[in-house]
Amino acid sequence: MSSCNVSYDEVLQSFFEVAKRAGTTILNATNSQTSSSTTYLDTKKNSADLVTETDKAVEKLISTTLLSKYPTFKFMGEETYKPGTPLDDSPTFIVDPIDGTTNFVHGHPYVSIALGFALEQKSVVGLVFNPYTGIMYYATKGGGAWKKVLEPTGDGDWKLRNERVKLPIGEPSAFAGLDGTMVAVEWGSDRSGSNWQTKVNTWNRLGRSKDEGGAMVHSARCLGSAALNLCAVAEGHVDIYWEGGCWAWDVCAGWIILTEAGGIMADGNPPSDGNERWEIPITHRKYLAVRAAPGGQKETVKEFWGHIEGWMEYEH
Ligand code: LIP
Repeated sequence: MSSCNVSYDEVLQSFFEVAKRAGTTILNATNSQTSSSTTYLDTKKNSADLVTETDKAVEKLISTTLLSKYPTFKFMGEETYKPGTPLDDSPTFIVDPIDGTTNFVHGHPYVSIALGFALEQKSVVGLVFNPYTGIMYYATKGGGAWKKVLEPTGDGDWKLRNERVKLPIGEPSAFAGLDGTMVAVEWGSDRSGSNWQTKVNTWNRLGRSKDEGGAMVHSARCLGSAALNLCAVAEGHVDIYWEGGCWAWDVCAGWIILTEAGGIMADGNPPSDGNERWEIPITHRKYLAVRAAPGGQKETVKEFWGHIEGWMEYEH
């Protein structure tokens, strides 16, 4: 039970219900699409920043459902967000109806519904559901992080296929340096200026051989959904996720899943004037997530910071 008398489990139950309905809506939209009939309502800031009518319909479904149950709570959603709207300490739903819209438009099944709940600007309940795989990740503060698998029943509902398992999966190993890691990165839709250059230079450093000053990581993955990337790090099959430019709704749900699974979230920018930022706000827009490990988590973050070439700046 939280400081403002909200039961995290009760919020989670509401998330289970609305995630299934949202999942059905996305599958129905997919099934009614043919490759040529994918219409997206608009592009937002540029041609790589897409939105579809399904994004808007699913957000409406989620906001009306949750706010009818919790009328005094606030709602921050990708498709209705007004730039500059501050996140305050009030109970707030932070939601991305379709995280991975570009994947959705292209029919690539790495898509999720990301339902987050924040109190005092901290993520305390999170659920991430990929309707194509049926995989659902969820967590409540102090309640641990879990994964279960559902399957559609064909009449708009879902049934359990695999029982829940606790995250991380298996015994996490200690970190022994960046050169043994797999890193998730994203292009995002900001493709010019110093933010883009910082990303490109840093990817180069991460991949480059050590004798040329690189980190020689095992490999990088660019999967297209911040929320699913955070869940992959929570599960432990991806070691690190680094991105600048995504938003509070892309990371809120996955954040509590990551930390309840023993992972940490640090600044996506390197320390300035020696000031290491281990605590960052949900609205920071520069994120570095590292999986659970019996040793070497903070050393890995510091080594990673050492390979970031440049500095990223984004307004929320
Ligand atoms: C996406 C994020 C991804 C980022 C994309 C976009 P969307 O969210 O999940 O990490 O690289 O630019 O922000 O727009 O698909 O909900």
